[in-house]
Amino acid sequence: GPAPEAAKPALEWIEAHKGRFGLFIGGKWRDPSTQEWFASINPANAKPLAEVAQGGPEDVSDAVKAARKAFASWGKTPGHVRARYLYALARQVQKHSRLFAVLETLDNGKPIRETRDIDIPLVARHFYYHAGWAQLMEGELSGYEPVGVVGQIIPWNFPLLMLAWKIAPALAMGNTVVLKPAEFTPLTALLFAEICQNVGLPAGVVNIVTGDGRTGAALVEHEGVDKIAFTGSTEVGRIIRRATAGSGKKLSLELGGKSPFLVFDDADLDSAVEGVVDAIWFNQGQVCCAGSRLLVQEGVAEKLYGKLRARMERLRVGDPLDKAVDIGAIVAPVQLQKIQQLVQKGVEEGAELWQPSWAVPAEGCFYPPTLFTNVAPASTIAQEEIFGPVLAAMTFRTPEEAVRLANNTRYGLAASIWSEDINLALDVATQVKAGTIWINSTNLFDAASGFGGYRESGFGREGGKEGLWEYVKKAESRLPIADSPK
Ligand code: TXE
Repeated sequence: GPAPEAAKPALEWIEAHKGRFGLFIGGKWRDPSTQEWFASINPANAKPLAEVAQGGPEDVSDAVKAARKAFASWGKTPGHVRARYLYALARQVQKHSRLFAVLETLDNGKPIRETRDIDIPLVARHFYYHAGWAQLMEGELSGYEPVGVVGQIIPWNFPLLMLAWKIAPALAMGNTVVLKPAEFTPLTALLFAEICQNVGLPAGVVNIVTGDGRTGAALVEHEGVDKIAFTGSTEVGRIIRRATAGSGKKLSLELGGKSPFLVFDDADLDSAVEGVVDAIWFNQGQVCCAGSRLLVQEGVAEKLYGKLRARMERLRVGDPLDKAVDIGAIVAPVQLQKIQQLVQKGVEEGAELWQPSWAVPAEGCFYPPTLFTNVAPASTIAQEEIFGPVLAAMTFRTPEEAVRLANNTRYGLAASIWSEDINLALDVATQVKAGTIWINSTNLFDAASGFGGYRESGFGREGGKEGLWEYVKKAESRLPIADSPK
């Protein structure tokens, strides 16, 4: 396969660090106080890529102190000066885009076509976009000030993109950051720390503390943190909400989803099939807003399923570094097991399983694209986030029934509506409860539009002008003491 040659830039970068990475605190690299390291594994071949520091509570504490110290001047730095750093970071991401893309693909297992064309370009776009706001908001923010030191905890499905979603607005609004990457995918965050050094970002403005859930918990509980921004499972989101309750910390949560993909009988079915491919097989279905529930109007259901099966038969699963591959590796064995168990559950519950005739590679963490039809709306696979390449299809008769089915979920992150009748599509869009709604399209993201959910999908928005308000607060120091309300 193409792997050895394509992997070269990333493997050389790892080699240049002797295969071991410390913590990035106060602008310096250091070993963790725990003296423990863990392996980051390439899920496509189960081989360890590098050893990464397990940050302990002392390290978290030092990182928070470094961020506090840096905040004293960064928080007062004019927006147009902060903008220059954000532009420089964007340019560095572009300059090293190949290295970032290959490293991300190796660490996460997602196809190189996605990291090269989607993840990394969106990261650069996010920094450019927020550089703009750093300047433009300068005059708009009188009466507001940065929140302070922000603790940011991110997942493994879009490692560098989630870092960008968190760090760019935080820095633009004058905050300093302690970021904990996910333990499955820490490597691009460490490369990002190096580009912070390259652009001369003041020490302590960005601190990267790697580690597992214990490291995340230490950050959540630290008294010196003014805000927590979290993206991950609904379960951990709950733990964090409980842990921060009553602490005065600001909080935003971006959690799970079970987003509906609605196809009406007048939809262009061939386009809808391509939409489905993108909705549930992009990033192996490990997408919080994945269109994981296919809701089809009864009259076109069999026709759509037929077209879909034919398309699934032609998808390619395999080496993520192969440019022709559509579906790469699942991030880790534990996630693969979760997918297998939920698929088993779907079969037990009586849904009809369909998978392509070919087999996925025997080595590594792979799972075939999977379609369930005749899914009961109350069943586990219709309600639980599978976070894998598994689609659960159901039918409806009327638009009213479509809306009821779409909203029959504890989540509310996204929805996709397919119809040639724009009046119908817009009418349905107003009734579906979701943070983002796409019409005749899906999985479109841009730095300029706010992203976030309702209900158990969390609260707070990332991106757009809305996302900026998560990183400022009403100024505490405006009123003279004597005038302040008691
Ligand atoms: O998520 P976790 P996991 C969903 C998806 C997936 C499931 C489990 O359904 O199958 O979650 O994935 C850190 N305090 N999503 O277990 O544990 C952890 O180290 C503070 C949807 O990987 O939530 C990592 O950095 N932090 C989601 C981050 O939380 C803690 C994307 C996310 O990991 C912590 C990922 C604690 N107590 C999974 N425990 C999405 N919305 O996109 C763990 N962490």
